[in-house]
Amino acid sequence: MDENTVTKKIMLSGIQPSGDLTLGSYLGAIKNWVDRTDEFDNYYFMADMHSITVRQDPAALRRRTLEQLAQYIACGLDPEKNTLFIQSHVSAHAQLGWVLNCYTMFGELSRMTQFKDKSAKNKDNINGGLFTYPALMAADILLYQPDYVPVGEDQKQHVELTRNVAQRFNGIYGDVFKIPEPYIPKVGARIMSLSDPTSKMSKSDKDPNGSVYLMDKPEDIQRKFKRAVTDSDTERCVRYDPQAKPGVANLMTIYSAVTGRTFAEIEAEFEGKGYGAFKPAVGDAVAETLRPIREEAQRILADKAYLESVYKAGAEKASYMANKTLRKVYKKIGFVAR
Ligand code: ATP
Ligand code: LTN
Repeated sequence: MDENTVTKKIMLSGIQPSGDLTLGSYLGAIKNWVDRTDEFDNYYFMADMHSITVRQDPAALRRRTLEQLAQYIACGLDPEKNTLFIQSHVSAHAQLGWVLNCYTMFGELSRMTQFKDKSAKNKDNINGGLFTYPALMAADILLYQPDYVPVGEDQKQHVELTRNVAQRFNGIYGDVFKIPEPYIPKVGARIMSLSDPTSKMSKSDKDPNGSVYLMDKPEDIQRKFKRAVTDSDTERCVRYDPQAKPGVANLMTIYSAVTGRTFAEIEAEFEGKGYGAFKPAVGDAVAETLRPIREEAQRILADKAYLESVYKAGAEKASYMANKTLRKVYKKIGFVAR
């Protein structure tokens, strides 16, 4: 570790391997990670322990966890500059997760919108893990003493709960945890489904036309954007108005995030052209952004030995950091040192 690494601020985040990564996961989270790589000391992981709060097929979970790692790297996360690891490889997550369960209130957990959404979607499997999930997420975060947690808008509530739990713990035992800040992108924090602009684009969406996956081929991306739901207004002009025109606003958000153009520039570009020209242009821009990522991910995925070397080194580095925090916590709460 050089001197710079020691003094850099820390960034940490994770994504569950519960489905194939989408344009939402990229624009809401991963792109932010990549853009800030050099500025921070970075920890990014595959949240496999979180994903089993919803029933998973074991072979698919294993495959998706490795695919997700290949996609992280293909998106631009250099394993030399980022600690990339699999959550279940670092046992401190489960250990601190249990401790923090005892410092997280039933009422707090009951207010989590993700719990309400997911329990509505999985009525036959509303398990304890789904409910206490934010305590494990708090452990994921607090173990690494990060300054920032880069996530999409939907995860803000969990990061806020993490701050409350950390403050509660610090209030009893002294300054054990750094209080982290959520870090949410200005454009792309909430990408909506292409087939239903009132719901979030999500990996586990049953409708494959609503989500654009990082591994989609350019022709599939084009097709999805051409079919994207726009609005039934008669105006049919490209104007940013999320209330009246949520479908168009969503496409503008996506176009802005991938091209860097402002909403005003986009409105000017498509002045008098209507949706017929706008939708394929967004499709093209997204397809071109994702093409190199897809190709690189496929290449990396074929090299199993390389992937293994990345996650092994990642687990070692992450464990070192995580165990330091865990030891401190165990001591503070009165566990006998072994
Ligand atoms: P699932 O469908 O399994 O719940 P998801 O697709 O909703 O998954 P997550 O794994 O919950 O995605 O999220 C991964 C990261 O990407 C999080 O930081 C989340 O905030 C962000 N993210 C996910 N979907 C979107 C979206 N549609 N827009 C912006 N950010 C998103
Ligand atoms: N809950 C997050 C995934 C996640 C996470 C984390 C994100 C698990 N642990 C720690 C940031 C920090 C999700 O569902 N997207």
